[in-house]
Formats: sequence, C-alpha cells, structure tokens
Amino acid sequence: MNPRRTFFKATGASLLGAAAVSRAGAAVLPEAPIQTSAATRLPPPPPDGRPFQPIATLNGWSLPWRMKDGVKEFHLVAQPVVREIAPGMKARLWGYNGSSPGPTIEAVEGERIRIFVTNKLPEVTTVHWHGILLPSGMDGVSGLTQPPIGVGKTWAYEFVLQRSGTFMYHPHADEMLQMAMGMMGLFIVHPKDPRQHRVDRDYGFILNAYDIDPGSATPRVNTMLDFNLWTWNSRAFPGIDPFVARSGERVRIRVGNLTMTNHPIHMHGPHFEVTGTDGGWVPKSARWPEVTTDVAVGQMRAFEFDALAGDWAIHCHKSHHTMNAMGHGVPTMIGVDQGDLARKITGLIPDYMAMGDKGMHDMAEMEMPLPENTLPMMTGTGPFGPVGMGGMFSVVKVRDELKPGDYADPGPYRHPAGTLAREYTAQLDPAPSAAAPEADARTLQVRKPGGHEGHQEH
Ligand SMILES: [Cu+2]
Repeated sequence: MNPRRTFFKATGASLLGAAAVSRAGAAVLPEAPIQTSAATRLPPPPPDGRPFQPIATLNGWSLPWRMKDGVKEFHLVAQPVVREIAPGMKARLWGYNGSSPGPTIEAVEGERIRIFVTNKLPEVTTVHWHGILLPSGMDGVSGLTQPPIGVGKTWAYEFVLQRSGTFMYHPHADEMLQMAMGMMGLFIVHPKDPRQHRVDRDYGFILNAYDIDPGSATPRVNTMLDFNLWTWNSRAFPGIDPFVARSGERVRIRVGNLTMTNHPIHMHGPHFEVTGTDGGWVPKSARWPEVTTDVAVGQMRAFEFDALAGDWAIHCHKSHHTMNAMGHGVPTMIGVDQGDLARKITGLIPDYMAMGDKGMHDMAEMEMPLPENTLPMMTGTGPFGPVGMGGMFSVVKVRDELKPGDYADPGPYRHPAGTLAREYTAQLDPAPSAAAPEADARTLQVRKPGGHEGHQEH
C-alpha cells in the first residue's frame, strides 16, 4: 500500500459500459467510476459543492460526484465484484462500483443530493441510507417505501442532508444475503462549517464478516453467527492498512458495524473519546476517556485522540475476531502428550503436523500447507517476528517526523533508548516469597470447619 502514489484520480476513473444504461440514459446519468484496487485512496479536496475535509476510507475510496443545477449527483452501481481480502486470498462478493464495501459517499450538511442506483446484480435490490434523516419515501425499504429496483434498472434517491455525522448505506431487499455478500458503504455528512469538529486526520471503516470455506471464494450466505473471516472494509490483517499520523495531531476514527455481533474496538496507546454516535456528535460535556468502545450491530461510533509516537495495536477485543479462517475447528491440545502420534499419522498423511501441545504461538511461525485461496489463521510480521494476528487488527503508526497529509506506511517504530522491554538475563537467588509452603498450610487451617468461618456450614 502506498496511498501517496495511489491518489485518487477522478479523471482516470473508468466509465461503465454503455450496456448498463440506455444510450439516452447515458447522456443524463452522472459517471459511475469503478475501483477494484483495495489500496487506500485519498480523495482530492472537493472541486465544487460546499467545502469539507475529506475522510481517508481505510482500504477504500470516495465516490466522485457532479454538481447539476445546485444538486450534488452520485451514481452507485450494485454489481458482483472480486475483493482481495488480504494478499493470497480473493473473495467473490457483491458490492458497488467495483468494490466491497462500496465507495464512501461524502457530502455536506444542507446540501441537496441525488443518488442514482443502477442494479447490475442478478436479483432485485434497494439502498437504505442508514441513520440519515430523510423523507420516509427515500428510506429504501423494499416493499415498505418502494418496490425493489429490478435487474438492469436505475432508480434515483433525492434528499437534503439535515445533520452531519457518520452514517452507512446498505440494501434493504434480500438484505441478509446481500449484506453477507459485502454490500455496504460509509456515508459521511460533513458539518456545514468546515471549522466545526475539525481534526487533522479523519479515518473511516466498516466492520464486516464473511463465512468463506477454506479453498473457496464465495461466502456462505446463510451463516448467522459462525463467520470465519472478520474484516474491516472487507480486508483481514495483514491486508488492513495502518492508521498513520504525526505526533500531536488530532485523529478521528469512524467505525460502523454491519456484522451479526458486537465488536469492542480497543486501541493501545493514547486514550480516546467517543465524539460521534449514530445520532450525530456527542457534546464535549458528555464525553469520557476510553481505551475500548463497543460497537453494537448496526451502530456507528466516531472517536478521537491526540496522537502519541509509537506503533499502537488497534483491534477488536474478541480474540476470535483477530484470527482468520481454520482457527475454530482445531481441537485444544495444550498439555496433551502427542508422543510419536505425528510420526505415525505422517505415514498415512504426509502433510500432517501435530500442533499446539504447548500453546498455538508456534503455529504463527509455521509454513502450514493451506488450500489455495486461503489465509493463514494467525499471520502478519512485525520488526520482532510474527504478530500472530489476523482478522480485525491493524496498527496506529504515529511518528514525530511526518509531513501533514502523508499517509504512507512509515515502517516500524524506532523506540527511544531505554523504552523497550528486554529479556532479563542476570542470575537471581529465588525470591523469599517463592517458597513459603508453611504460610499456605496456616491459611488452610484457619478455614477448617469449627473455626470462625465454620458457621457457614449450617
Ligand atoms: Cu469483533
């Protein structure tokens, strides 16, 4: 990844083929750029419309628009896509404009927007604008507020943005299947006054999850809870880009959850404050410091912090969500003497490896034979060896020297002298507290029945 070199080029964006719309339609519809790369692409400053500070969509991009008679027009195309989840694995998903999640929609409070949605899926769809205040008839609920958008059809949604904040979009037609296939995107409404809620860096991503059998590429769409790929913007570590900042900068991270379970997002290092929820901004007087914020299903959270130099892990604190596929069916072998079992089985299955009788860390270092198109369960490498993480994990990389607007991975952190944990190698006598069996015996005696505590027996 190198966002500096992959700046979004609106002019280079490709137009959809004429097959998507009729010849007459093509003349009136806005461009529908497509983007299939999973690199983080920073949008340029807004060329027209109201001014705002664009966000950096993690491993994603923002949808360009055109202004027409004072209305900001976007064009979303719902379609099958191929998404690289991390190097070594691609998934066949559904998304918008070439990617899953779809591009981030960015607009400004008070603007009138018109969003054209073209359906290139094999079935009907709609788009629901999750969290946005709008007329009921623009809410995108199939059957309730509109008939579904037929295959090959284009519909238009139009409304005025009443409140700034962090929102999302996703289908509300066959949504269990369509969201399990990756159809979702961020929708950021910026404040009317760009000086309000101003930060130095503004990141955003969606929590999503897939159940893709090792060796295959299409999600099992009927899975309710037992997903095996826990992703941010349809990427799993080490495929997730770092959050880069300069020391002292004010950083905002916006998170939306469209999985089937909650995710306690935990950041090491600087404490943060939740500054935005589904309903908008949290007043300063109502904020408190945190290091973990739980993002429940369907919720959005924005949090902010003052960047401190270092490499700080940021991850979901459900430890199974920082692993990739294949992790959950493995039996626990800690303490099990597997003896010459491995040698015997290897006679039958040459690739067999006994694993995990002392824990599973060593598995992160092993070159395990994996089916094609399958990610290792625990992976990623840091300056000190295997990180042993997958799934919903990334790193906040803060450096003292960094140009404003530089989002490129700065490499590993150079720790100042005396600030790094170290192995202790000096010879030590056993500490007195390490051998005190008499003390333990005395403690037990006091608790014998008949003593003061014996009354509890009755
Ligand atoms: Cu989680």
